[in-house]
Amino acid sequence: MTLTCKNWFLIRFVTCYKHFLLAMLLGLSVLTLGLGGIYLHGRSNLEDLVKEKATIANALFQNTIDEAHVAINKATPLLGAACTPATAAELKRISVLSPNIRTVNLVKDDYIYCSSLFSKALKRNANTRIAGDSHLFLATHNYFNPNEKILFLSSAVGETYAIASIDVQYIKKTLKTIGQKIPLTITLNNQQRVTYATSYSETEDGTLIALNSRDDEFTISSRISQTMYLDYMLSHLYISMSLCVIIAIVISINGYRQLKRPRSLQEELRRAVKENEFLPYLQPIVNHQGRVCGAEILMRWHHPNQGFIMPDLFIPLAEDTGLINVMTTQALTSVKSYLLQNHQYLPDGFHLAINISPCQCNDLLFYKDCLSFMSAFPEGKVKLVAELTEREFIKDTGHAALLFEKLHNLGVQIALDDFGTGHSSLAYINQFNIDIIKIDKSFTHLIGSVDMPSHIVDNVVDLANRLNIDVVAEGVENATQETYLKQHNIQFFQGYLYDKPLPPAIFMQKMKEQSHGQKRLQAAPSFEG
Ligand code: G
Ligand code: G
Ligand code: MN
Repeated sequence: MTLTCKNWFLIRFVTCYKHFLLAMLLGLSVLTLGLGGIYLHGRSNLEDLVKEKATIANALFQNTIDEAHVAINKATPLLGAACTPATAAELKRISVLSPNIRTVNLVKDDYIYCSSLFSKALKRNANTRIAGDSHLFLATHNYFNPNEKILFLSSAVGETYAIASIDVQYIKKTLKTIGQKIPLTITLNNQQRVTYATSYSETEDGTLIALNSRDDEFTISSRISQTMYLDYMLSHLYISMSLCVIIAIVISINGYRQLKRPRSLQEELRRAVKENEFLPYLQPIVNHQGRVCGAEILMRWHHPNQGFIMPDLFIPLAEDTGLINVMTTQALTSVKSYLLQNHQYLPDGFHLAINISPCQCNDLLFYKDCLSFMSAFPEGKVKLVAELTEREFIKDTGHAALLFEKLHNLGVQIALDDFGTGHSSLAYINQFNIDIIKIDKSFTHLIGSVDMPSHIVDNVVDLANRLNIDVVAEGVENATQETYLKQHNIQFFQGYLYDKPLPPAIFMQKMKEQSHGQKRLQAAPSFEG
């Protein structure tokens, strides 16, 4: 039950805000496409930038390593010989001439026995030996500062090594200067890493950009995380993104205006037929005893934006476009299902009138509608009446006569609507075998007025009586009119005095109440009995 309510609410919401939702959807699509494009563009920009930075870092670090190679190559011939002051001076000279090299040392057994920095021999440090094995090696501490790492490049000759040391602090600063916010990492071929702290935490996911060094001694890499992409976008592409949002809003508003723009009435009518926006209302017809014995179907357009639209405004166009046929079919089908649901409340021979336009007299479509309608009810339950306006003259092309003949055979009666306003003649009434006359409301309204042309009503009634035709008086609004019409032998009445045209559900409710009232009356004990 709750789900049904929710669904109903959703359907109502979507129907009411259809244009708005469509425009929003359009705007969102543009926004998604735009931002998607900007994101891809930003992504490739950032990746290019990182590659560029990695290339620079690679070149600079390669330079330093090359310098270290040159230094140890120069120091290698000094290996094996004793550490004389001349050897130490030569090591110092080599070191000083290499701006990025901190020290150049000679190692044998467990000792750095000669250094560009120390005059005395130093006990070998566990780091230095490994350095010899791995060529490029990152020591966890250096002689002067136990917290500071140092990078060694070594070259072995037998059991002896020439070693050059490079300041890791210096390398980190260089990386930071190049990378700025972008994290750059040097990974040695023994998997040791030199990196520096950035605002981005190191993640395993993200795009990896990696550049191998010339001799595969190290790799410069950077991992671009989603946060980095986002930050880059916000700081570099905010103008494009703002523009994209503005364009999406403009497109949404424009789309909304276009959708809301009134379409041609003809298009609108076609759409409304598809959407079932034409609703058949039922105006009761009462008999001499004041009981509802029938109804006239009067069409109402329930427009989603304009509200109710009266038939005078759309029937002429519906006639011109031929849509009146399908509208009549829809109306009869809808009324049929209402009447069928509660047919026990309808009096036998219930008079159901439907207006037909002259253009509907040229074919047998209306006849098919009537056939389908009549076959749904038990015989004698409903009497269908086709109301033909007297305002427009129906030429007897043969089609109309055939239609009326077939309708009559089916038991459908023909009423002459708006009687008195047009050009009917006795011949016309005879020609089409008119069964009912509906006195136009303009005459009913004259009743009670000072200049009432009473002879007109008298004449109509006279004519009807002589032709043995039923008469319905339309537009009865007050008791004076009703009394007068009753005195003049009119049998049926229709007008605001009884009811306005009602939605079918409400009309059926009234029929139910009337039927129950009738039963109560029959069941009540009689004083005479
Ligand atoms: O209420 P009212 O304004 O309902 O009706 C005005 C006129 O519109 C009616 O007199 C009738 O001629 C026309 N009309 C109303 N409903 C229909 C319909 O279903 N078919 C046709 N052809 N005309 C209709
Ligand atoms: O099809 P026809 O022209 O008969 O349709 C009847 C028209 O008269 C409809 O437009 C209907 O709304 C209108 N109508 C019905 N009862 C009254 C009434 O008592 N007074 C007035 N002014 N109009 C009425
Ligand atoms: Mn009518």
